Amino acid sequence: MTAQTKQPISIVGVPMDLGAGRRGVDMGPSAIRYASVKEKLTGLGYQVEDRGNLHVPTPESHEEGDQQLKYLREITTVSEQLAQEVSTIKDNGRFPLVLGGDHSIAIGSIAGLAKHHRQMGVIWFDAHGDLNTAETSPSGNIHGMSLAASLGFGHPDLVQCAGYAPKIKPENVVIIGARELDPGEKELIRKQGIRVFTMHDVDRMGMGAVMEETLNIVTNGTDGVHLSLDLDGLDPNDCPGVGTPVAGGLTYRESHLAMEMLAEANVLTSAEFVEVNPILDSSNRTAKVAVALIGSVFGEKVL
Ligand code: EXY
Ligand code: MN
Ligand code: MN
Ligand code: MN
Repeated sequence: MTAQTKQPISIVGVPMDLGAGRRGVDMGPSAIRYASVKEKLTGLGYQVEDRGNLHVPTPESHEEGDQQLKYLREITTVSEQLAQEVSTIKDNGRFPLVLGGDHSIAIGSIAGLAKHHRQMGVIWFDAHGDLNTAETSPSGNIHGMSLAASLGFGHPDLVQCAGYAPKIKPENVVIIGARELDPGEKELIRKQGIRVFTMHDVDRMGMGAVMEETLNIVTNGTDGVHLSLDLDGLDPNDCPGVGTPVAGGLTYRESHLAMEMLAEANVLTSAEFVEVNPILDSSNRTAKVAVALIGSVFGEKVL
C-alpha cells in the first residue's frame, strides 16, 4: 500500500467464534463496522468496498468434534472460503482488510494471500503465540493454532488449507506483545528461531526499536507484509472486549506508534483485525480501538 496511490481497500468480515473458547467474537465484524471502519478509511481518501460477511456455521448446529481440534471441519470449510475470498480481492488489485472473528481465520487469510506472495512477511500482534498443534494445545481451540498451521505445523486439514503448504517461513515472522506462551509453543519458537518480542522486550527496548527491528525482518527478502493484529495484544484496560484477555499488554499509544511506523514504512500488503468480543466489552471500546489503529496503519496523522 503506498500512501501516494492509496490502493483501493476491500473489507470482508468473518463472524467466526468456533476457534475460540467462548462465544461472542462472532459479533466482532459487526462491532468494528458499528465503530465506522468504512467511514474512517473513506475519510482518509481510500476507495472502500465492503464485501460483507462469509457464512459461518453456528455452534448450535454443529458438533464440537475432536476435543483437541474443536470444530475442525467447520473451521477448515470457512478457511477455504476465506482463502478464496482473499485471493479474489488480490486478483482485483485491492488491499484485503479482514475483520474477525477469532484468530483461527488467519489460516484462511494467510492461505489466500500466500498464493500471491512468494515470500510474505507476517507481523503477529498478540498476547499469545497461536503456535500450538493438537498435540500441544491445552484447550483444543484452533485460534491458538493458526500461526503454527500457517508455518506448516499441525493437522493437515489446517496446514494444507487452499491445497499447499507451508504458507510462510519462520524467518519472516515476528510476534509482538507475547506474554502467555505454552510449553509446546516455546519449543517451536526455539526450534524454528521465530523472532518474538515479549512484553519484557517491549518494556526494555521501547516500541520504536521493536518496530525498527521488526520492519527489517519482515521485509528481508519478502514480496509483501501481512499484519495479523489480535486485539488481545493490547492491555485489557484499553481493550476489555477480547476473548482471552491477559494483563500487562501493549498500551494504546505503543500500538498506535507501531501502526504509524508501519504506515510510514509503506510496506503493508494486507491486514486482519481479530478477537474483538463485544459481549465482554463496554460501549464498543475495543472495536473503536481497532478502528483507530486501522486509521493509523492507513496513514492517519495528528499533524
Ligand atoms: N495458548 C492458549 C491455547 O492454545 O488454548 C490460548 C490461545 C489464545 C489464542 C488467542 C487468539 O490469541
Ligand atoms: Mn449455517
Ligand atoms: Mn491470536
Ligand atoms: Mn491472543
